[in-house]
Amino acid sequence: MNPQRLILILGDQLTQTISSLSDANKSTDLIVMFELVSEATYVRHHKKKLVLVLSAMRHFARELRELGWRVHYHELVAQGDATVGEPNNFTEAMAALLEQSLTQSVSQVVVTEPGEWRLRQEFDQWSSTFSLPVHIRADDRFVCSRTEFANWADSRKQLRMEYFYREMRKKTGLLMADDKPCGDKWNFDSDNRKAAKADLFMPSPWRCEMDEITQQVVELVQRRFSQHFGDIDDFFFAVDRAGALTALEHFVSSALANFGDYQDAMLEGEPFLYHSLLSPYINLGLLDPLEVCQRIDQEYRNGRVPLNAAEGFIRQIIGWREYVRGIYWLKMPEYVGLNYFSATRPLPEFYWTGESNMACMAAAITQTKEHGYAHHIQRLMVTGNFALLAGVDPVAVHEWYLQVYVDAYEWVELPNTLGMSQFADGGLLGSKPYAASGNYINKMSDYCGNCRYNVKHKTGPDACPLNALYWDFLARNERLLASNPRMGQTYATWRRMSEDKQQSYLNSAADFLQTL
Ligand code: FAD
Ligand code: DLZ
Repeated sequence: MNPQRLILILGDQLTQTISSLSDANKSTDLIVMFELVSEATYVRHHKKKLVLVLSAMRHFARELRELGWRVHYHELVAQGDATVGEPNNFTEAMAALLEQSLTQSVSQVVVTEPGEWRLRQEFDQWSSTFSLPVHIRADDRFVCSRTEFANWADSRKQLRMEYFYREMRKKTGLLMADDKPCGDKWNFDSDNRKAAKADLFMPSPWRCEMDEITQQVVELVQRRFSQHFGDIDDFFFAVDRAGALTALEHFVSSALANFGDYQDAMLEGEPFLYHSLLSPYINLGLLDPLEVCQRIDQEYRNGRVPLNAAEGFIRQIIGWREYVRGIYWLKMPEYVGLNYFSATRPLPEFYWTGESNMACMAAAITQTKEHGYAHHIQRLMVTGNFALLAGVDPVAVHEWYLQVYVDAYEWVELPNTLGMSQFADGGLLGSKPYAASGNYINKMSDYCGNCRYNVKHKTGPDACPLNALYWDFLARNERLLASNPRMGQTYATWRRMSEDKQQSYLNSAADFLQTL
């Protein structure tokens, strides 16, 4: 008889073709999955994220059993003295399991590498802790392996997503016509900056009905994690592969065609616009990123969606998503400690309540509370921009983003927050800070119309705070930014201002920051 292997599957590895299962044997190997309080609380995840992950884990375990796998599943209980005997981490959970009789003949442990550094460090200790061979396999659900990214990065003075993305287009053949990009251009972003109007036809995302498993998890989360951020009512995410595939088809038929045009737009009362809401499913492993992109490519080739939509969408996945993952593994663990602007302000309280007089902030945070979702421009140019301009400590910003979004895992969240949004890595990931005054928000949204502040006023108590904060941020960080070639014009404008005007911006910003 073959020796028994323990195959650990993590909550974001819900893929039947995951590398840890590639050579598994249904009759001898044992699949293990653990629901752990430590994973729910290392940051206090949004309640809807907990429901999504735990319900998806339970559905995946059921699917595996139906396919004939032996699965040991450790479930969190909703009632009684739930914490008694609970393992504090994966190591304790694994140790307890290895003491049980059902695992007496275990010869080795197999796991696909975790997505977060903290778990990789933990798992690296296991062969000595358990005196067993522990095989940590590469996660091949990415187009670019960690080694391939490191080689690509090694050959360049400066890392830029756009050049990496072109390599990924060539590698995958997505939107390629022989060796040329479809439409003879790699990037159609300049077509993708239309402001949306409230009278446009707006699709809604796919809504999945809760089944009994999800209802049980809702009860568990309500009982055990009631202090966590976010609303639990109206949970509509899919929790298995079939549901995620339906959500993909729904997006393709109802929203993809307009995705490009309105990618950067924001509208009051429209949290989703033409975005896909597919990140939770892709990050959990319910959808494969390449299969999603191939589906979009097919839609373009069949003439059903314009190129700017298909290209814009595919770039986010084989470009940005792969690129940020590459940066994370290249630069961790130092990356999380970077703080280029030495920003130290605590995160303002209204990030947890949404109670802000700024209509843009109130809208982005309120929908985040409700759904665990905000689209990219809201994350980058509303909540991210405000924290950048106000000089909030990047670690506090990072921990907020990791807590509040249903799609958040450190490998994807940290580079987006600390690098792209807060420029705390000093320009490793992107070439200039995404800093903007109220003018940008006004151009791309209808928020300013209902705001208590006036976006046209530059300074004073009624002026949009972003206007003064913008110049205050630039003045404060002139030494660090003025030599950036992409900031030259902005600093030239600042220097052309009279001293009085400059001072009134700085005073207005100081008055506002005092109120936080
Ligand atoms: P769509 O707009 O429909 O985009 C399609 C897909 O492209 C997404 O599903 C996602 O898989 C991918 N994608 C788009 N932009 C990015 C990006 N910058 N990085 C990686 N993938 C991208 N994304 C996460 O998946 N998890 C996070 O924790 C996360 N944190 C972020 C924090 C900040 C500060 C910022 C600025 C961005 C963050 N993003 C994160 C990226 C992006 O905002 C989300 O992927 C996107 O909003 C998810 O919604 P969607 O599925 O409707 O995306
Ligand atoms: C996010 C999450 C949560 C909330 N709970 C669990 C869990 O109980 N068990 C588990 O295996 N995984 C969980 N996850 C996903 C992990 O946090 C994720 O695998 C790591 O962060 C690595 O990306």
